[in-house]
Amino acid sequence: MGQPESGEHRAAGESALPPGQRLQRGWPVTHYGPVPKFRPERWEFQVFGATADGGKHSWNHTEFSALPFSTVVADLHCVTKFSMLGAEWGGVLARRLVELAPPAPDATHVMVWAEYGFSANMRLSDFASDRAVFATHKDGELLTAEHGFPVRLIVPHLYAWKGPKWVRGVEYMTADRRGFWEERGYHNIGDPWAEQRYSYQEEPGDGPEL
Ligand SMILES: Nc1nc2c(c(=O)[nH]1)N[C@H]1C(S)=C(S)[C@@H](COP(=O)(O)O)O[C@H]1N2
Ligand SMILES: [Mo]
Repeated sequence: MGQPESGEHRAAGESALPPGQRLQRGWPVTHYGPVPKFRPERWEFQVFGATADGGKHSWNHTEFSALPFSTVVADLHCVTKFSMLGAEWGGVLARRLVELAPPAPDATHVMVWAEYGFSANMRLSDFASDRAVFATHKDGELLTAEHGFPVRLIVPHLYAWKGPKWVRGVEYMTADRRGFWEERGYHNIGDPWAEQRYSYQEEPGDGPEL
C-alpha cells in the first residue's frame, strides 16, 4: 500500500495511539549523547543548502525569539514504543521558516541539524506540513535543557527521532540523505501510523541505499 506524502491521520488534538505504542505518564528524556550548554551569544539558527537565492539565512537568538509564535497540540511517539499525548507546543512553524527562507525549486528533502552533529532527514513535504513546529515552549513553559532548549523540532506525524532537540539549522537538499538514526537502523521515513520503525522495513523508494 502506498503511504501518504504527508499524512494527517486525525484532527489536531485528537488523542489516539499508533500501532504498537503505549501511553507514557510524564515526560521521559530520551536522546543520544550529552545535553549541550546553551551559549546565547554564539547561538545561530541557519537555513542553508539549496535555498531559492543560493544564500544562507541566519537568525541569532534574539531574532529567532522575535519570529511569529504559533501553538500546535500534538503527540510525541518514540520508536522505543512510548507515546506522550496532547502536549501544546509553542514556537515557530517550520512552514513559516520555509516562507522566510524559501528552498530552491529542485529541493526535495531537508536535513535538520542539531548540536554535536545530530541530524534527521525528511521530505520537504513533511517538514513544511501544517503542524511541524520549532518548539521553544511546551504547555506554556520554556523547554528545559534536557528537552531541547532553546529550540527543538516537533513533526507530529513522524516518530520523535525526526524531531531533533537543540536544533541549529536546516539544510535544503536536492536529493535525500540519511540522518543520524536513519543511518543506524531506523526507517528513512518514520511514519508511526504505518509502523515504519526500522530500515529493514523500507520499500524501494523509501530511502537512499544503506
Ligand atoms: N539532538 C537530539 N535530538 C533528539 C534525539 C537525540 O538523540 N538527539 N533523540 C530523539 C528521540 S529518539 C526522541 S524519542 C525525542 C525525545 O524527546 P524528549 O527527550 O523531549 O522526550 O527526542 C529526539 N530528539
Ligand atoms: Mo525516540
